[in-house]
Amino acid sequence: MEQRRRGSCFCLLAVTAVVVVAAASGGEAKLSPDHYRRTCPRVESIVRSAVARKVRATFVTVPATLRLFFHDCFVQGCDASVMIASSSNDAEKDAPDNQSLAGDGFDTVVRAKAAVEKACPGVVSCADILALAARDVVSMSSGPSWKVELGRLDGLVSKAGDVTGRLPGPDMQPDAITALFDGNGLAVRDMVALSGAHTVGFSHCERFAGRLYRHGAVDPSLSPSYARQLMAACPPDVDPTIAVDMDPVTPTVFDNKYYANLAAGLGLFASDQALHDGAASRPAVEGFAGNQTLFFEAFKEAMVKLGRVGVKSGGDGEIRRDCTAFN
Ligand code: HEM
Ligand SMILES: *[C@@H]1O[C@H](CO)[C@@H](O)[C@H](O)[C@H]1NC(C)=O
Ligand SMILES: CC(=O)N[C@H]1CO[C@H](CO)[C@@H](O)[C@@H]1O
Repeated sequence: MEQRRRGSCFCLLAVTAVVVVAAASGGEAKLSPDHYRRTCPRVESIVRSAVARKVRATFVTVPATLRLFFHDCFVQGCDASVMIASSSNDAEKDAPDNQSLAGDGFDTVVRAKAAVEKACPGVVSCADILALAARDVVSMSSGPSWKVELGRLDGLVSKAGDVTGRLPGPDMQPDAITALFDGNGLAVRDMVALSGAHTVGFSHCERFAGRLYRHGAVDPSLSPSYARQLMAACPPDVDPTIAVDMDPVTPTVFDNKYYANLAAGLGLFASDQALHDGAASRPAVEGFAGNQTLFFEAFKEAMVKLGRVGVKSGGDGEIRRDCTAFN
């Protein structure tokens, strides 16, 4: 009796030790651009052609895919948890903060996955496909290209409730946004560089209408002519279906105009404008506005860092067969 109890006690200790080791190695996933060199050598070109086909069909693919990657990584790490469809509507994609994620981003990953599965079934994670697709859409809209680190697993959890408080909002105070990025290992310079993603894509009127109509006055940090343009596009009785270009100058080109826009009062969100107005972020804004190469270098580096956030390995993940469902 005594013996057996001690035995089960040892057993428990052993189990605890194994769990601790697994948890520790789970945080240390080894990513490498060559991860699929032997198991799926053509993965990059297969993903790139699927993405290119989708971009030719609709430009929205570019901003939609890029933003999807950001939202995936900031909630539970870059693990394709944002892709999961839930019949009870309580997965990450169902959270209010995700409401405006364009369907074309999801579709891009689903199509690329289908093409990859034909060549190498069950080998490449949806999280890696999303990371590759995010790089490809940037380079296909005249932006930079970079080597994508690979080897992420797909996550086993996707809950709408986990989105709360993890994504930045357009009216959030600069310090709060900085803290969110810092919590994901991204410095102020990375935050400024990644915000340059707003050089492509759209925003719904409701996300910035407060700057036009709240307190009966226009936000003084908006350029008056830009404010008039926005008011014409978004009348006070805000229509939730209308969206405007976020970069009013070169909306479909991935370039550094976003930063020059900020200096001219053409930042669409208060959070964008704050990057120019804040002492900590302004040097990066000015540097990127004056030198596109400098912006591209910083953006590439920040995207690689973003891609390392909360990566799953070992027992915390799987290679999903269908990106929208757990195996
Ligand atoms: C810094 C804090 C950020 C805030 C407050 C923010 C907020 C927003 C908001 C409110 C929209 C408009 C959504 C809509 O109404 O449809 C938007 C769109 C977008 N965001 Fe951000 N964002 C931030 C950072 C980022 C980052 C880091 C990326 C990617 C690296 C990104 C990529 C995009 C893209 C590409 C769109 C356009 C989506 C489309 O056209 O479908 N954003 N963002
Ligand atoms: C722009 O930035 C790049 C990359 O850091 C640098 O090599 C180049 O000298 C800069 N150009 C100018 C005009 O400052
Ligand atoms: C693309 C997508 O699935 N968006 C969903 C985001 O969340 C809202 C609910 O908050 C859903 O209605 C959207 O369909």
